[in-house]
Amino acid sequence: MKFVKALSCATVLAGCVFSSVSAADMTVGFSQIGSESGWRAAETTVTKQEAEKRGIDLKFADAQQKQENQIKALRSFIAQGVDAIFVAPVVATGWDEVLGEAKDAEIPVILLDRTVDADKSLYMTAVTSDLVHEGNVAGKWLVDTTAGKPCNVVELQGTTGSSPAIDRKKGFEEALKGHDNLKIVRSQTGDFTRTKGKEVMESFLKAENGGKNICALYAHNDDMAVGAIQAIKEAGLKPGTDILVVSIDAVPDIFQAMAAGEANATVELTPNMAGPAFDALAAFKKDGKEPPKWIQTESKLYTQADEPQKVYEAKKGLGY
Ligand code: GZL
Repeated sequence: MKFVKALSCATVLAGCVFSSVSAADMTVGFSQIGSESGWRAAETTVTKQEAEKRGIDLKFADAQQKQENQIKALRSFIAQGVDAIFVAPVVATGWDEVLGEAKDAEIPVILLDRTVDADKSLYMTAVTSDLVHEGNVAGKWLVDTTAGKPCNVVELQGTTGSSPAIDRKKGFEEALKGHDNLKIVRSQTGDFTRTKGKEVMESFLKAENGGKNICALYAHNDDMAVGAIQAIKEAGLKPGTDILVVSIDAVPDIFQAMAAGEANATVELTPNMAGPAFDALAAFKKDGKEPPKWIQTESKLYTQADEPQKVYEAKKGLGY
């Protein structure tokens, strides 16, 4: 594959003529986690749009939340001799072997959206937000909003073992340090889905005096928050006032909830991780320019003060 030659030249550095292959000749294998949330579905849509824009042949594989399916897909991409591999790793561990196989095949790997606990030499770059910062922004919002008043918090964690679940928890807890009025009384995974988010919130409400002991919910993504909001309403409580709701992703539906006063804050995660990834790949292919190991995407706080209905209208259709 012409592109592979360019890659090996790049590693040799001296005296290579880089491939004149245009993006249109490039084939990229993308191993996507699944379609567990509105954000994930948008990321898939945007990735396909970004590939289309560049004339790139995207081989798409949906892992349905299973790491073994992702590893199988990566091995198939390697066997096909793709020019590059994109992967959104469902969990952070267990990637060294297959990433080593891609490296041996001189196929660059770019991580989208989540990171792995593996040697950085095993991937070209990771395009992700600062997941710890996202949790920190959510926590700081709650600290400011409760202003010292006692507040029992329940937490819906993302997929166990995933980098967002680990880091968003870490960042949130860091923000609460020194603010003893805030106590995380229950914390459990809702696996980033609405269904599980509703189910686990129902159990929290039952366990906490029908929800009367709960002052706030922190959900690692909006989909779990939307499921939890349903559970809070079915328990006869008002989400957004009886129980504050703060989450992450900034998908359209959370703005609808905000406009209805049923959610309070969200931290935005762009679904466009693939654009910067394709650009980094093209720059490397053109002249061997190595991207930094981390290409960070922005994280912005939205609250009810940000005209949520307008934001909802603007975001709808952007791949969601
Ligand atoms: C976070 C991303 C998470 C989203 C969820 O970077 O991996 O996965 O917050 C999605 O909506 O399921």
